[in-house]
Amino acid sequence: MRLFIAIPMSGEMKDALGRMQRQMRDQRIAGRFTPPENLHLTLAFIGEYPNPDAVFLPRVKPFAIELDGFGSFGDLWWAGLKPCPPLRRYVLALRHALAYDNIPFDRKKFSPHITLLRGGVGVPALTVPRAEMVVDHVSLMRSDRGKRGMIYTELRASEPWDPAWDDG
Ligand code: 3AM
Repeated sequence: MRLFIAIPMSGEMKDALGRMQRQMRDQRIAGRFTPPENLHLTLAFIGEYPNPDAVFLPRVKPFAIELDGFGSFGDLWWAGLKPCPPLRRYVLALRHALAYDNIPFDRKKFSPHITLLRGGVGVPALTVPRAEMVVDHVSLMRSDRGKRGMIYTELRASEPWDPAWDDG
């Protein structure tokens, strides 16, 4: 099965991301818009791998992420995030754990983005709504090709952080 590890978006983030997609539609930008239930931030793409139980998900010490900016990779348009050192540290730790356990994953540099549109035709001008969320877990996701686009299913979430581990 095709696996990846991601942060699912909160309701508030989905609303904000939906407003960005609305702006694009209003500007007659065409393409395949990510449906609200599929909006996510990919942290590591594993790809075809038969054993999801072998994938260790480090616990997340909660931190906040905030929307900021937008951009494109070719015809894929995304919403960006304010620089977030705890997110970068978590992704490093996560990827180290995958490498240690010999789980294959895409080693391209982490470039945090939330995909809004694929196959986009046109160049949007967007106002990024103010929105943030607290990240307290990550999810191991399975990706399947459905009749009307990709279907993402959460297989497992990381265990919760224990505040007793916090210093000070
Ligand atoms: O976070 P986004 O939506 O950009 O593009 C795919 C999606 O990323 C990406 O993994 C996420 C869940 O499918 N993806 C798909 N195939 C990939 C590949 N071969 C890939 N990322 C890297 N290498």
